[in-house]
Parts: sequence; C-alpha cells; structure tokens
Amino acid sequence: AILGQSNIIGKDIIFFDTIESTNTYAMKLADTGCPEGTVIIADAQTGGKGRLGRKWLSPHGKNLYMSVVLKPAIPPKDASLLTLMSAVACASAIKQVSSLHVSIKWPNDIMTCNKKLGGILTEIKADMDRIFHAVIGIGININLDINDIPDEIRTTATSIKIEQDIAAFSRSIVTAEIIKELDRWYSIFLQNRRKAIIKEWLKLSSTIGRVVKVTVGANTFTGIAETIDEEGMLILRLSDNTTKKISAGDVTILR
Ligand code: BT5
Repeated sequence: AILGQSNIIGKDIIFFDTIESTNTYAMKLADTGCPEGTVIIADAQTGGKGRLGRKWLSPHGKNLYMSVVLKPAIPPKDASLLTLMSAVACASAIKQVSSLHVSIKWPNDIMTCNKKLGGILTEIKADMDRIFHAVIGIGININLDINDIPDEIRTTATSIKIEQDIAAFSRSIVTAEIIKELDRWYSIFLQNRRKAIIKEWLKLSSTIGRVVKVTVGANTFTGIAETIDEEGMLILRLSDNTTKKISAGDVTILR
C-alpha cells in the first residue's frame, strides 16, 4: 500500500449518462453488495437530492454528481464525521485544482465567495449499534452557468466557471482530485485520527467564530459558532452565555 492512501475509493467507478440520483442508486447497490469504495458518477440527475427532501439542481454535462459507498465499522452517531471528512476532501481538492478561495460552511456546504459551490449528502443504513453501509453524495458545480440557476437560488449558488470567469473547467480534473483526496482522508478516518480531521475542518471552516443563525426544524438559534466537537456537532454560544450542541441544521452567517 502507498502511504497516506487507503486505495479503497475509486477502484470501481460506474458511469451513467442520466440517473434519478447517484445516492439512491448507490444505496440500492450497497444493499445488494458491492465493494467498499465503489463510485457512481452521472452526467445528469433527474431527481438529485439535498438534505431533508430538498432538491439538488443537476443539469446535464455541467457538474459533478458523484456517490461513494463506504463501509466503516462505526456507530451511526459517528456518521456526521463522514460528512466533515468528505467536506475537507472536497474543499482541499477544489483549492488544489482551481484558484478559488474555498471554505466549508457547517455541516455540508462547500463555499466560495459566500456562495454555495457544492454540497454533501450522507446517507446511512444502520441499526442502533453500527453502520452497515454509508453513501457519501457529492455535488459540485463546475460549469454551471448563471442562466442554469433558477431565481430561488440565483444569489446563493455559484460554480467554478462563474467564479473564475472562464469558458469551461475540466470536470475530470476536479473529479480525479476529489477521489484522490477522499481516499487520503478516508485512510486517516480509518486510522481513527479524528483530531486530524477536525483540525483540518476547522482550518477550512468559514463558520467558526462567526455570529450565526441555525435553523433546526421549526426552531432557530442565534449565537457565536464556537467550535465543533469530536462527533462533528456544532457548539453554539448563546446570548445568555450557555452553549448549545447542534447535530444537524442550516446555518446562516449573520456577521
Ligand atoms: C446539499 O443539501 O447540499 C447536498 C447536495 C448533495 C448533492 C449530491 S449530487 C450527487 C448525490 N446524489 C444526490 O441525489 N445528491 C448528492 P442541502 O444542504 O439540503 O442543500 C440543498 C439546497 O441547496 C436546495 O434546497 C437549494 O436551495 C440549494 N441548491 C440546490 N441545487 C443547488 C446547486 N446545484 N448548487 C447550489 N445550491 C443548490
């Protein structure tokens, strides 16, 4: 084995022209049994998914829509660490191949210039004690044009092409670098070096230290995003000086 590589992710890559959702397909494939590290990539998704039943804009031939099957022997409560690890891998990869300033907004947003460049959707199949398999879904806007973006997200979404103001950016270069970085960070994850993942996440984060509003279902909490804990939970410092741990939610950076 090569040092710093798990050599697990991307040994098998399955390409589709059009698919409903690479995540949905990968979850089904994992159910029937496939090697860990199997990657599903599609040129277009007809039912691209975000979190909580939201939709992911997935026009043909423009962006990266990818899912990775993992089988880590961890309890389900540690699944958020997989999201953080994947965000670190994606942000590092895009930084390396582009000239963009890339950051991570807790928990799953890949950001540049205060806009969303990509997102991660982690799905798991698990019982109370352990994960049977996890699917990491990665959507990165590469050659998305302004005209492709619907009004509702015109001010919040962007792409590498839009931000770099270039004719086109190579999807395969981004894809290959993300697979390489995921493989590297997954090997760190498997060595149980959680501190190293959290440390790199904090370095790449644009959330920590900011005043944020966090929406969790029908509730909103406003405070200073202080840090994340070993499980990837966001620690919010509220105005009454108490702290609140948040496991999932949507963050708006206020100042
Ligand atoms: C995410 O959800 O950010 C997770 C996105 C994961 C997409 C990948 S693509 C490959 C794999 N297969 C799938 O079916 N999904 C994964 P969330 O944080 O819930 O953000 C969703 C919200 O972002 C939407 O409600 C929109 O407001 C916005 N949005 C939708 N499409 C977008 C896009 N292409 N770029 C930027 N923002 C988008």
